[in-house]
Amino acid sequence: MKNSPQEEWPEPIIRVQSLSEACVDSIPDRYIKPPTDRPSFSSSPDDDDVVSNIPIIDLHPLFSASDPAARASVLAQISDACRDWGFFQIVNHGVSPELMDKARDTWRQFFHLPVEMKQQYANSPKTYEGYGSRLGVQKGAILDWSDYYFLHYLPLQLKDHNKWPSHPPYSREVVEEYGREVVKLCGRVMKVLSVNLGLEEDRLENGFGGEEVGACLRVNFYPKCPRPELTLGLSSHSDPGGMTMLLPDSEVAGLQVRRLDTWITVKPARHAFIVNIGDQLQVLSNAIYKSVEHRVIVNSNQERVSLAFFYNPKSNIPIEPVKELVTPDRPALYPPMTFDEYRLFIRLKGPQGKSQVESLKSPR
Ligand SMILES: O=C(O)CCC(=O)C(=O)O
Repeated sequence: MKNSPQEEWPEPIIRVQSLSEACVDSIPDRYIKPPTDRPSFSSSPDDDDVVSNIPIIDLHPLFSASDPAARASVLAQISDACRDWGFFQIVNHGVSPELMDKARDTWRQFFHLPVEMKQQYANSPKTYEGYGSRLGVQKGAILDWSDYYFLHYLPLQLKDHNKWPSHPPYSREVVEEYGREVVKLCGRVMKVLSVNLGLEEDRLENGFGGEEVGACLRVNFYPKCPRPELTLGLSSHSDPGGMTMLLPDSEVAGLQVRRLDTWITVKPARHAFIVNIGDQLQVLSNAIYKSVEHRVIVNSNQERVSLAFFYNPKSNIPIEPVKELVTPDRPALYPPMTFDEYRLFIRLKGPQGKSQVESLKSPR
């Protein structure tokens, strides 16, 4: 894509949080989705129980000196989940529950600060860093019912504490510690994903640029919405990066994962992370692993906070299917592309289902 990111948003930014406080029983037209994209709230809670959840995998056997059979079973569960679902939850993953709660609470407090304090960090489409309320710069686009905060954790040269909120007062320390622990966990999961493809354990990480991988955090804030049946907190998309480690709200569900023609509402397990394969891992694995569409619904009773930690390739190296997974029977499905080039799509157009990664596929 030739376009480069522009300096300013195409229209004045309105914070969804302020709309939520002002709107009693209607929402502005800009947030009303076309009927085909609206969520369905037809199922009763009982029906919902019939719908399956994404796999929940206990990582304990991986991280302890347990028996080889238990370890092999965890590897197999992760392998199936990456190939079939593109999504899974992990428990006993090694990140402390207290740190997870503290990170989420800190960000909830940030979003409840007076608007003038948050405005100091208002972002622009050039880098997206800071406090934002839209993805994409298409004038007149239908917007999502959420605000967010986006920041870089890795590589070190992009990490700038001045671009992170200084309130609540200890927030930078919390984000530092949370980032350190989640990066460690992502590294461990990447090894499993590599081994499950029959590769050396560092192969995928090296494909991402080894020591120079990227990592960034988007904290999503979904205010209460008086007409949740008309809109979405986040439109359907697949994640452009490598792998996402999502900390969902502990009380409020909202994430929906596409499974064939239905949307499955994820029921988060306590202190679990939700892991999903991003487009770059679909590319590196030559589509053995699936980057799956997902979206977020909102509700009228409760706000929702989630922390999406994106573990990404170094942004200026070509990403293409790893050679070991390219065979005469299964030629490379994607041409090489850097992540910098790749992520321009979502940065310009906003969330658009799986259209980008699908459009790259070479004709066979
Ligand atoms: O809020 C969620 O549960 C999902 C967020 C998400 O998909 C994203 O930030 O890309």
